[in-house]
Amino acid sequence: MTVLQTAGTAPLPGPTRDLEQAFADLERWGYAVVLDAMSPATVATLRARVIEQAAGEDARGVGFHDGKANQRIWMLPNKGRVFRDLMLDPLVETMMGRLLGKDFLLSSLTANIARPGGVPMYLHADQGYVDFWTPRPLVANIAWMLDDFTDANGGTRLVPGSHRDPERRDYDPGETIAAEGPAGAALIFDGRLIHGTGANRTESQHRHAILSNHCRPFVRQQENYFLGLDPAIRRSERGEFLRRLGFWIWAGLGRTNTPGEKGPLEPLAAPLGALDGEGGPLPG
Ligand SMILES: O=C(O)CCC(=O)C(=O)O
Repeated sequence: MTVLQTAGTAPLPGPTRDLEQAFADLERWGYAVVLDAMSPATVATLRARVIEQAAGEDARGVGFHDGKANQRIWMLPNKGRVFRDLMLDPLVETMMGRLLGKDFLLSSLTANIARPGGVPMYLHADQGYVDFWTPRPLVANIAWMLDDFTDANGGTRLVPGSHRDPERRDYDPGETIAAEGPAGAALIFDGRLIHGTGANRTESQHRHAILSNHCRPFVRQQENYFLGLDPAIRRSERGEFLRRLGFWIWAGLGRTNTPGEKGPLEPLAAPLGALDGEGGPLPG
């Protein structure tokens, strides 16, 4: 039985500053738009950093382009302290903690620039790799709006209520609506919700967004921070940040030695190997 409720049968949620309203919208519709999630100064700093990084990756010949117009920037934890600071914003802990439990992890941190001429992204659910329906989300996301999101400039397309569809049927672009909100707002959505970047039909508006994808602590992350995080950043970053990336044991998961290990994980300088009965090393 499909429990999807569409725009025709009840009013869809509008942007809000009230976090309790946002949680109610998430429960009912699978998404919420929270106003003033970032200050204008933070938006300006993040936006400038995204634009500069995008140009730099193109100049190096490593820019990642989704189709002709859109550009993705991956692995933002390596690409500026402003991105890492954003992940420690209390809004992340409040929203993701309630949706995914307090020990949630950052799964990926990316930017998406939807440029004029960009075509719609395929519709998907971010926890689509889980091959069964889950009664609660295993994944949840925040699209941080660095520009106004509109129907015309590629505002994320969503199927309201699709997070409550246990049949997980295929959805048609005609069933989507555009998530709209002013720069500085955050679109928060359930990992079971069907969505995708919209087509940017404007002449000249570039739609910049940062996407932070979060997961429960027993889910494999999209970005492998253990191999991919710059070691200098790992050495200097705040424990709170490293914990969010998974450099911590959770319920005995992620250990490098005994399940009783505590505190931030470090690469093992001298992993304990094969021993003879006297405690001497045996060839591996
Ligand atoms: O940029 C957007 O609007 C959404 C991107 C998206 O759907 C994704 O990264 O899964």
